Amino acid sequence: MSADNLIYSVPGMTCEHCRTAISEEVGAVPGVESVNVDLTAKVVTVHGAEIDDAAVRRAIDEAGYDVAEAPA
Ligand SMILES: [Cu+2]
Repeated sequence: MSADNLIYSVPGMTCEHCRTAISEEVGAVPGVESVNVDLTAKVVTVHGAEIDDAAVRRAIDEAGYDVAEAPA
């Protein structure tokens, strides 16, 4: 069973509030061990095992943000 690193481009993130909202929602997804939010690059990196990509996308959506289709 390998560890996953999933990367999402989320252009709408601007501040610490965004970081907190995304970290809490995505951190609640099963299998997620850590969430890194890079506000400069507008990138969310999710680390863990057996993570459901669709569940992470839903969590980001529920936090109130859109995932860009192709990472920059
Ligand atoms: Cu913000």
